[in-house]
Amino acid sequence: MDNETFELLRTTVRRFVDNTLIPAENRLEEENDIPEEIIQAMRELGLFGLSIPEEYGGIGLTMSEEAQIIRELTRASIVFRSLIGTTVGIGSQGIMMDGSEEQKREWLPRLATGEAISSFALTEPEAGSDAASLKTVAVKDGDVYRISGTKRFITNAQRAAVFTVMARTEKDVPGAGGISAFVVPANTPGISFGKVDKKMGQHGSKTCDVIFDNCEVPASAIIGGVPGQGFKTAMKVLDRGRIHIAAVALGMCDRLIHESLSYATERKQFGQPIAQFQLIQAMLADSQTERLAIESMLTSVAARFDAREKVSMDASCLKYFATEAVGRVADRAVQILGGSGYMAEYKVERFYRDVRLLRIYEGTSQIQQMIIAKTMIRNAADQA
Ligand code: COS
Repeated sequence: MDNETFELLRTTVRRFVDNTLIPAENRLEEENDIPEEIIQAMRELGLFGLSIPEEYGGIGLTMSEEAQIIRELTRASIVFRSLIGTTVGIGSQGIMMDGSEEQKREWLPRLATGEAISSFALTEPEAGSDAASLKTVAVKDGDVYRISGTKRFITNAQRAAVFTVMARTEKDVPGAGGISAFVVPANTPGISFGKVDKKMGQHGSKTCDVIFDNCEVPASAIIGGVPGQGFKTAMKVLDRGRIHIAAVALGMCDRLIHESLSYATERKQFGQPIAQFQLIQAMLADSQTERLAIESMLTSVAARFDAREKVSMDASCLKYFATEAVGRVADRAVQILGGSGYMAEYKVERFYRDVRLLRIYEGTSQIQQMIIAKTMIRNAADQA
């Protein structure tokens, strides 16, 4: 995308955030749902198709460009982002990265317009961080597979038209090697949903269990057509997803710092704005420093992802740092606003709860640490 068109997109998203999304934040919280007219506006802006190549009807942004747009978008409640997040990211990237041409032609154009939403079904009641231990099975019977199992905490499940489902096809192969990724239309008989989860934050973004009961799909539903590759597909999807999540953290830092600074310059105590006090300044400075650190890491990792370098470890460093840092920024925002920071009206307590999830989904901080250290040790051994 040329610079001018990209800047136009960025400005349009910025206006949408300021004029539509931020004013709708309270309604989102009260109704515990994203208003239909906002979903329609997001479709019209092309937000569902940010990452989908132009030849399949999307906008075809690079990772670096996507990160900048997501940063803009997440100055508003990150719940709005969750609606497009699974389609822009983890729900569709398996098809994009490893899917056959036929799978791409069938799904990507509909996903790009937002007519169809995709969801990513990896986590299970007994397989969270240890994703390779998943128990959902896909049993081959001639030209079809029958999928049975329960997937947990699946974002946008009830809105989804299609799931990327990781299931064990090779029952004799334990761990990662026995897993395949399937493209499963949501209207396939045998799919049902659990009740919508009640969450600590991110109200309005819906997650629930998805239950597959002998759900029959053709063998051609395996992403890329080759069984046993599904775990690697999921890991590649998550590498990219972790860069996207860092952009979410950065957008929320922008908002929280804005709220902190506005309050600190207006609120007077001891006869002057509290921003004049050095202990408040220290908190503002720490948040600004962490924002710059996220921005710098994000710019570097996204550029190297776009240059097709292997960035798994660095995506983990980035996700780990950015999501922990936004937690600290949110905590300081509550502290700077003091009693008001604890009150719903000022919204920062809501954002504080919302960003807590960033340290958990798409790989906990502890999983990121493990990936980083394991890669360091392996690289050292390779060089020895
Ligand atoms: N890209 C491509 N391939 C990858 C990969 C990546 N980023 N990470 C691992 N693989 C491959 C490995 O190369 C290995 O392949 P070979 O057997 O051919 O060598 C295979 O996948 C298994 O890898 P590994 O042995 O590292 O798997 P582990 O079971 O030890 O677990 C972790 C790996 C813990 C990193 C993985 O399970 C994980 O990311 N867990 C968190 C899951 C998560 O983020 N859940 C969030 C739910 S989605 S919101």
